[in-house]
Amino acid sequence: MSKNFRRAGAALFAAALTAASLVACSSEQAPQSGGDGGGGGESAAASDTIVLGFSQVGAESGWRAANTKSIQDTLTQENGFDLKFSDAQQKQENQIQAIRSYIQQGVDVIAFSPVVETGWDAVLEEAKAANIPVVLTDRAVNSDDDTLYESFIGSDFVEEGKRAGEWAKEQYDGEGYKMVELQGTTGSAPANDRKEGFGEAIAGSDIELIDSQTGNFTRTEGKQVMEGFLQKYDDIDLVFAHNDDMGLGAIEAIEAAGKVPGEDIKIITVDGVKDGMQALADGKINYIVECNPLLGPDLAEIAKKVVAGEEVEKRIVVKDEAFDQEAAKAALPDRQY
Ligand code: GYE
Repeated sequence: MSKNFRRAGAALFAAALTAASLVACSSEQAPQSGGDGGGGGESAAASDTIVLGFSQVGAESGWRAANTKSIQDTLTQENGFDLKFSDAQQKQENQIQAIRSYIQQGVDVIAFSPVVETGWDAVLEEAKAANIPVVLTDRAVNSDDDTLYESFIGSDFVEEGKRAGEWAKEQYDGEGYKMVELQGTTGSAPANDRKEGFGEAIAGSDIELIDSQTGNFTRTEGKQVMEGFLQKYDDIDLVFAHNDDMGLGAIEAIEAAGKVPGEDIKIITVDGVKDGMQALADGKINYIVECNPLLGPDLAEIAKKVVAGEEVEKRIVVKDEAFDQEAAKAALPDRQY
């Protein structure tokens, strides 16, 4: 009953706004709830539906697809959300534009996964000036002012890199291994941090990093970069790919070059999505450090608390596991993504 009442109220409110030509309307379909799109002054008080604007990085990987699904499956009308979702196609300027549009629409909360770490202060200050709380998911921003966001939910990428590196060191130390690295998107937190963690872990070992290039977290670019490496070097022993997709691209390049992935050239990746875990179980990848993409439930909880004015934890670290080939075989049947 109260829902119908809210709907009716929202419709009236929207009609009034339209009549007064006040609506700086986005191209979204008619809102089903929450009439507080009128320029920041209105709060969620008139309705308990939370209007949340989410700016996603893109659709670059299996991880991202699982992350988007988790957010869309959790922030539903039934769970009390009106989710506005936009895909930035891995471009920072698109994310800034989306965030500005959410500010203009006067959403209750803005959440986003920043494609790169730097360059966010100006737009985050605009959100703060409009009194709209911001929650970071998945990736961090590099800013001196941590009052610009309420909370950051995501994995510890340095730790992921470290675990990958420690496993490599344990397996291959003492044998003079030559390694190449497929880096994630240049300037992104996971690329910076995984590189750092892995590097720390193998420091002083016999694993030598002979080349490192970005494959932008995609399968296509991972394959292209690996093709280049294979043409340049005929003695690669090990690939560290910052995500499964680039590792899967590398497998294609290695097979096309007549070598056996997982044997002639060993592969370590991060993520643990279905295709990656399958390749690990099939012996084509040697080790995967998981990065859990199911951030929707944590985001929903934090958004509700923030809107209710409750204290939230500034940093929520998502727990990850790691798998070798045997562990992947055992884990595959129950994987959720
Ligand atoms: O590892 C990669 C995706 O930010 C943790 O982004 C995320 C990374 C993930 O494209 O597959």
